[in-house]
Amino acid sequence: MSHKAGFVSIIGKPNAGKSTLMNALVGEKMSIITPKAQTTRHRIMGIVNDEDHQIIFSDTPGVIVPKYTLQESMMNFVEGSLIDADIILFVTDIHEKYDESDVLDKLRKTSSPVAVLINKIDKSTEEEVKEKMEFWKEKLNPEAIFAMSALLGYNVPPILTYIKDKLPIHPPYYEKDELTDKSMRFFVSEIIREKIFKLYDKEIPYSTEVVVTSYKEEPKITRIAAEIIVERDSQKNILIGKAGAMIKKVGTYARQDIEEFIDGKVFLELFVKVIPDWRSKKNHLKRFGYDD
Ligand code: GDP
Ligand code: K
Ligand code: MG
Repeated sequence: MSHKAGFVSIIGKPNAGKSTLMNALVGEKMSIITPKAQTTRHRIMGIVNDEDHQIIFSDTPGVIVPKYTLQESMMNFVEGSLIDADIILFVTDIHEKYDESDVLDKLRKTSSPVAVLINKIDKSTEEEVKEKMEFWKEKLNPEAIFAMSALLGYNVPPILTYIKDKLPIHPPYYEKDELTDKSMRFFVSEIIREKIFKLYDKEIPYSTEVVVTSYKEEPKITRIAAEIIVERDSQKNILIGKAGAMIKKVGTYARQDIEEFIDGKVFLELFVKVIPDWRSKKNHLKRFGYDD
């Protein structure tokens, strides 16, 4: 009777498929997935439990060079996840270019086992898969290499088996029926943010933050209010759209997803607020939970 438990960090470049993989592994839509880079700003935990195992996944922001304060703080999450991980899953898109970088160096030096997961093989030939497996073997000499399609779920079960095999013997860290350590408010704000990423272009998604200001569960309905924070009035106008048409779309799509997520009716109110240069202001970052 030896229970195994541990922390598994999923790292890799933006859009490699980290969030898609974590959702496939956890089996719930825990982390938001969009085609745009840097959707994932927080460390998001998803937990897989069975009788003898507890796997705690953290899905990290893509590995990038910090350009402004927010990104620096995003990178701290990545660094942290390399240090406290029992297993590191390094996800790489089969078609992405990898030059020598800081991250590869850190992966070579870490004492945690590293598995390289070559993703999106549904979009490649067998030859390409073979080549990339050789490439990563030579570059990192990792403990394991898997070729997978996170999107189609191809080769995902063997990865789960590998993780269970490598987990240290440890009692559970969290209650066994707990799905995640993030609050419902957090998931609601992530769902709203996902809609913003999908509905607007260019700088808008990167200039916004979402804070759930009120969350009230009533017998027949859950009432939620959220603030969408932007940096300038011009962004506020774009977000709201002509006669409020755009913000209405965000609200409708987000409400539908939240209703599905909590399996109940939702009344969602959105407010747009301007805070100049929030990305560079540490005190605001702290409020949004970016300060570790
Ligand atoms: P992240 O930035 O690393 O978290 O990447 P995401 O999980 O958000 O995925 C980025 C994009 O790649 C999304 O459009 C996904 O649908 C897509 N994607 C992820 N995994 C696969 C895969 O196995 N095959 C294909 N064709 N697309 C994928
Ligand atoms: K992404
Ligand atoms: Mg992601």
